[in-house]
Amino acid sequence: MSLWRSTIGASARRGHIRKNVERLDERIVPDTTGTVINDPTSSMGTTPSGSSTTTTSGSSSTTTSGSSTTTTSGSSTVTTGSSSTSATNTTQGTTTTTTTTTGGNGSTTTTTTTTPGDSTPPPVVQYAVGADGGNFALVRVYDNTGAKTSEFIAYPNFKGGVHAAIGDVTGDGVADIITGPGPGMKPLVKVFDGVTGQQLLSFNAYDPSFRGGVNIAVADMNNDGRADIITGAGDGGGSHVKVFDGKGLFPPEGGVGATLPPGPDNYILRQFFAYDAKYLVGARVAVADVNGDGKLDIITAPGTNGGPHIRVFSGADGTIYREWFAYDAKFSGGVYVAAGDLNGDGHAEVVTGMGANGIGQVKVFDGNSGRQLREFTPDGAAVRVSSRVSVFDFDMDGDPDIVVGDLNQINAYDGKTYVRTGGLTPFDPTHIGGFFFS
Ligand SMILES: [Ca+2]
Ligand SMILES: [Ca+2]
Ligand SMILES: [Ca+2]
Ligand SMILES: [Ca+2]
Repeated sequence: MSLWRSTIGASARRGHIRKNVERLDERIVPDTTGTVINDPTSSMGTTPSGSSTTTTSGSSSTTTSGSSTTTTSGSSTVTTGSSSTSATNTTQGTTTTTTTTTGGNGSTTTTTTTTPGDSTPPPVVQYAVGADGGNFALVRVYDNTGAKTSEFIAYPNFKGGVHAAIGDVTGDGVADIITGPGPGMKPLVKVFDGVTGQQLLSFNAYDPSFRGGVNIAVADMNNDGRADIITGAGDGGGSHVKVFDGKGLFPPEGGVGATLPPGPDNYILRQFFAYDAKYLVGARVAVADVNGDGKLDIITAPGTNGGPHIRVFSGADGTIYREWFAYDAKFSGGVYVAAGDLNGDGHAEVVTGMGANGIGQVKVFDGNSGRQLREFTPDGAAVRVSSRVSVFDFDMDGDPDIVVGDLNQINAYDGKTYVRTGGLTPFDPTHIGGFFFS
């Protein structure tokens, strides 16, 4: 493409080139070094609902369920006092239980417990954030209520940053967390179980000598009910994109993680170079159905030292469906990319954010035509590291939102009106240098 060559070629000739030699002897590397910081048994995306049972010592028992059935039998007699329970106030399936305990010294303690009923949907895991370089490789997972459901160090003793994405790779219906490292270590992709938090699998997505990092997207590319792992080489690598088959990595007959496959390249559904293989600009990746044919397409953007060249690769035949420059052709700070059908017309929009040394400008394109629909600068810091972007339903109103991350702040904007609908500070206040998320 002359469009591409004119800028990428120039930037590539200016230097910043690292060699990335692909070999076919990549192997799955069992790695159990993942460290779970908090309760490893905490589940993600599940919450007690429907019914709960509270038993008080003595003969008093209270059963509370979503349909507000309350049974109180007998009265409780405790040596040091008495306890009485009354269940009240059932509103739209939510039951409030009030327990009054009278201690032996005459003091009274009242405890009120609210149990969500059937009409209160359980929180769902929405996204994962990974710390950018300069921090330990901390990953945090958040649900739609803004609650942190888990956190762990994906790459112990590594401070090059971590890319994180979620998707049900194992097939148990709960989203798992998939990570790729930032620059500075081997291209080790890891899968952490969404239920247990345990590291299930790790493999080198590219030649183990490559140190540019791995960009990650997760989606069910072949529509077999298992999320697949899409990787793009990090900065300084070739623009090599691979799609790893989730079902191949976790065969159901073997049980989750029971048998490590002999080599990740045996489970590649598809691979290609997003740009000319001689331009070592890496590839950032996103997935959505841009052309509305029901097959997920792969959208790519170059990393640092590449031009702002967006490409959409058809999921049906792998050809380039659309391509355009998202920003001034001279901008070479790298572009972050995400996609989703914001306006509900059956075609995914492509959202871009400026990388390093830019002004953080976010743009929305009609992916089907490449036409720009909107551009804006997110709320928040005056000085921007970069605008990392994602598309998902942040406020759970049924419509996907544009979600922008910069420094230590997430801002969500309604996909149709562009009005800010919410936000979150994903890391502690001392966090510096940004984060990746999806
Ligand atoms: Ca799949
Ligand atoms: Ca498609
Ligand atoms: Ca659309
Ligand atoms: Ca929404």
